[in-house]
Amino acid sequence: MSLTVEEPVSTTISLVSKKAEVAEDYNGSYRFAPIEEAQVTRTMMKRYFNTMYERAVSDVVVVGAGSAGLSCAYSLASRRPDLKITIIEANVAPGGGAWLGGQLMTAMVIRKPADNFLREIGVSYDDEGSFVVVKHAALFTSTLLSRVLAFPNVVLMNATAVEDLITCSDFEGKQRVAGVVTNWTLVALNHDAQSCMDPATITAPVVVTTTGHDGPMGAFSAKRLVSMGLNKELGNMRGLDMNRSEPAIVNGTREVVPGLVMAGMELAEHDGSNRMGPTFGGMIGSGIKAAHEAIRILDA
Ligand code: 48N
Repeated sequence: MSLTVEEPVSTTISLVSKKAEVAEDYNGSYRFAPIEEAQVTRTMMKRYFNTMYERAVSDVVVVGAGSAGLSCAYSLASRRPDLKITIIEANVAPGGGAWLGGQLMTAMVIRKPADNFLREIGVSYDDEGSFVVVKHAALFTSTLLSRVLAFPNVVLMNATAVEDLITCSDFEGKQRVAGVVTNWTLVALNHDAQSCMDPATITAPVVVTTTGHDGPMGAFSAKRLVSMGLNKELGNMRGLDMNRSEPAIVNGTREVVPGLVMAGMELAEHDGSNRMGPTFGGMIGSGIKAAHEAIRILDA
């Protein structure tokens, strides 16, 4: 769908001659090509609403753009350029908890063999033997984000929350997840303060949920499975144990109910596995495993 509008005759007196030449001149004569404010607004709106329209049916929805969700999206997009991958991120800024270590310790520790992923996406690090250290967590997160967004089949909708799951019965009458219900995050967080403002939907045969354990909507799908009766109770994340937690989360990444793959720290809440604190190899491995699971489901 493309939005075409008659360009109205400009009602503002254009202050810029249409004929202005551009000049990248840093001696005081820098000149841009002319533009009208409406052009900028319309360009942004047209693209956004075309994206919403086109991605109302996606192949994979990734809920949460933290380290696990972004690692999953990268692995999926690099293996399957044919898939329409739509990332829904509640925060204005994607990246989740991977921008800084706790107590503002900025270096990021990643235990081997997850350093393989760093070489794949091109992040430099110092090798400390059994683990590697990226000099600043933001170097990892910004590089991963840029690689993910560079894929033509990946779309990111930030400041947008998944506020429910779409479910349907498969041919055996079994409940399966078949997409997500989305709303602006500020609306999703204010349903208790005002009557429900209707959401939008994105249907997809696979939803990968990586909503973490922190924040106002952490472990969203894990909690929703319990409240909708698709899971008896939350496992509740256990104490910090780096050696137990990271393999448990990577190896435990799976399709927790038909159509819903769970990864990252959200899985710790679902399964009751330990947390690992400021080390991120488990998030990378879990995201990659989630990509393999999504492809397995799609190709079944
Ligand atoms: O970074 P997070 O929170 O989650 P993960 O699983 O990608 O990475 C977890 C990691 O950062 C840790 O917690 C580290 C390893 N520490 C562990 C420990 O022991 O303390 O990213 C989740 C993203 C965030 O950006 C949220 O804003 C977003 O998911 N999100 C949502 N987006 C859309 N709809 C929702 N309902 C929603 N809920 C959360």
